[in-house]
Amino acid sequence: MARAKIALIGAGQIGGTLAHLVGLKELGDVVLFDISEGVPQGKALDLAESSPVDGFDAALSGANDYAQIEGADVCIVTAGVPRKPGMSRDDLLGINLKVMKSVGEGIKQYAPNAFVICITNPLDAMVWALREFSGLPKEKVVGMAGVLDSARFRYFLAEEFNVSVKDVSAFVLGGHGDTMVPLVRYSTVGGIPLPDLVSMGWTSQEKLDAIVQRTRDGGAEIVGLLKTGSAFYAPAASAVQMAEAYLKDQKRLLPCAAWVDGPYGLKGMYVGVPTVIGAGGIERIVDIKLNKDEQAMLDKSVAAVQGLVEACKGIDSTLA
Ligand code: A3D
Repeated sequence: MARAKIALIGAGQIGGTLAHLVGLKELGDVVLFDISEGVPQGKALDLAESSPVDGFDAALSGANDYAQIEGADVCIVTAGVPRKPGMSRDDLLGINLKVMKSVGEGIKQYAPNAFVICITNPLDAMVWALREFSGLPKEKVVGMAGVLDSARFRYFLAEEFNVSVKDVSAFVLGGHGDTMVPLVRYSTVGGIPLPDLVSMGWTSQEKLDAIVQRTRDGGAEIVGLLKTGSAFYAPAASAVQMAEAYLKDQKRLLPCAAWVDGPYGLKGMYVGVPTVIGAGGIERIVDIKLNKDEQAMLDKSVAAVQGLVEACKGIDSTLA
């Protein structure tokens, strides 16, 4: 069977890391696309030259022309600009909306059957705009945020409890931003929910609250340290997990920014929810029952995402 074709739109920090991971995991051949001339070609060649050392078979190429992504099975979009210290994700809206327009049109023309994973911020609004501009089916266009946000939550919890990250599972709902909703009740260590672990004396409520807040601020913590850009290793790993779930029809239960119409009482919008990803793209939205506090947090997050979508419509009249 022919190898899958994976187009990485944006060959910056995340794009390069994605290409490396896709190669190491032998998920398919890679086309790195960017407007910057030489950068995607240089990264592709450098990575191809690592393949004999690591022993992976994948064709890697760089492109500045959308025709090169023709027939891609998966497109992962990181094109745009990242945050600098002091900026919120929402400050990127105007610039990155224009980028989503050109990317959406490129995908529509050359890769209309692809599973598209958007990473560009502000995530929930950009994945909505990318879907609008590309016209692809809603179950085939998804945003990466929940896997990363819950990975940060899992890492902080594993550190606090001094247990393997493998035994910690965690859920984060809502928009990718300061209003994200880490779901403490549905997060577990070896199957034991976090509130029970507080009762068992493994940690205190104060420490757990601080971990939840650190998770919400996880992106800003990295931006503050790096100063020149935002996180890229963990975001790339997270998107590759989603791509692998699609390509291998794994039916993984992963939190993603998906189109939600009905579940959670929402009427047609992109927001972070638990999903099942398989060969059909987003095959199911998992509609868990929220308590009053969780619902209030989700409502706040939903309102923040809706505000950004309205701002997009104000900037680009074709979206209204
Ligand atoms: P960076 O290293 O700057 O790479 C972005 C690349 O996009 C650059 O190589 C640009 O040349 C390229 N680019 C700009 N405009 C276009 C265009 N019109 N068409 C094609 N390519 C273009 O950034 P990065 O890789 O660190 O981050 C990429 C995006 O991901 C940013 O918007 C970040 O805010 C976002 N991000 C999201 C998360 C989430 O969890 C959702 C996490 C981290 C970063």
